[in-house]
Amino acid sequence: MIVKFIHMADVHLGNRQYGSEERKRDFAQAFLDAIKFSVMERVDFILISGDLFHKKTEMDPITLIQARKVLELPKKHNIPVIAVEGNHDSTYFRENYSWMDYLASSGLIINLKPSFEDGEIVLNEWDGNTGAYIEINNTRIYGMKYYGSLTEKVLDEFANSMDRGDFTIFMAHVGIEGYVKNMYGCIPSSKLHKVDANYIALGHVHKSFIEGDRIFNPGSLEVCDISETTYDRGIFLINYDDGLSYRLVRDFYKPRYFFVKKYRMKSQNYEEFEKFISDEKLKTELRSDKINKPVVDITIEVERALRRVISEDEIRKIITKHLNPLLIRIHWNVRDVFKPVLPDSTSRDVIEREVISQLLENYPYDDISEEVLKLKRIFSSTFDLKQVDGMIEDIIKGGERKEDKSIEIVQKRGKAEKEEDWGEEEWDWRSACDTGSRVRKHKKL
Ligand SMILES: [Mn+2]
Repeated sequence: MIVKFIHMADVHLGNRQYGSEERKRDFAQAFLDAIKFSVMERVDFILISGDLFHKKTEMDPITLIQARKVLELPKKHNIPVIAVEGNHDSTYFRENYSWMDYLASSGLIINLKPSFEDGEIVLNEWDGNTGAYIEINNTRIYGMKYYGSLTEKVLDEFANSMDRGDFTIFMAHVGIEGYVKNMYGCIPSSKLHKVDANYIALGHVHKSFIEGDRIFNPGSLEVCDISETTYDRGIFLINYDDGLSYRLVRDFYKPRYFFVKKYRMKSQNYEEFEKFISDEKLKTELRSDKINKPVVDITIEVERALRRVISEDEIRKIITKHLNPLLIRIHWNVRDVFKPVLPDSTSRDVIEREVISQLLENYPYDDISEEVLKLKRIFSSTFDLKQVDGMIEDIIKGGERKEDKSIEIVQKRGKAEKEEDWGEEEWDWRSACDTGSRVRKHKKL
């Protein structure tokens, strides 16, 4: 017997990544291209191992139209599409009617999942609406959706209830530990090696891998997270002719290019940054100018004092000029480096006041070093809250008189309004600090 099929996973249709409509179109284009490739290869069937959709509940009309339009194509060519629900497609504890069920009822996919009767797993044959396996020619395909923390338990029961056909495929949305760091929904590979099937079609881990000679995971079609930009990914084209031969097809679609860099900014020198960007561009595929509109993701490490004078607009202008980006993401990694210049004095008080005053230069509070020292004295001697109350009152009154910025400190910290708005209400500054609210006098009705 000869079987030829495509195995893909993690399509994430409807992923409006970083709020970009164009990124949402990317995910649809990737899916369309994967299906087109499958149809052109005249495969017997197509497997989608979960996460066809990005969001499990909030379906929007555009995403649904994308799914329907693409899936009409294999239907027209009589190529069955067999799928399971991933963690993004279903709520895994409740037996809700999912959008995958909706596609199945429209005859666009076969959505395989086990059912449970009195707590016992039941693997029924697909009846046109529901079922855990289907026979296509001499191939028997089993499907298990995502079960989160119950995965190992359900998998054991599922595997024990399976009957082998001539050629048996087990499809599941589950990861194997060790391929991606700290990923939920992964199990030890030994659990899957116990499953008696010729081909185990996985999804969930967005990176491609093959384990042993039976376990295959193709990875996502597109980049779903910044941590995934360097992953190998594609769709598997599988041929079974008394032996398994496979190819990870990558060139059916070109995922969006991500330009991800880290930069350490040492001074307010935009020319240096510009040189960095143009040098780095030459090291990447972007130099050919054949790649259109990359996602640019830059992490800039900078000291706090310098961050205050750097213009993000200027940074964006430089990136736009050199990279023609689809969108720019800038992450500021601000480091607090404090090196005080010590005064020429041996007095502890003088040194302390000078250091605090320099430290405060990094904050928008003007010089309140005198007040900070006062507070420190109160707390290091008595911890007398009445004294603290008195001091805060002094600051507020002082602020009223001088209209200096110290009143803003209280307002920022406590989210209180200006004093003139308080009227005759009592105000407990401590509770205001805690909750951002103030004590009100109740009006008698
Ligand atoms: Mn996924």
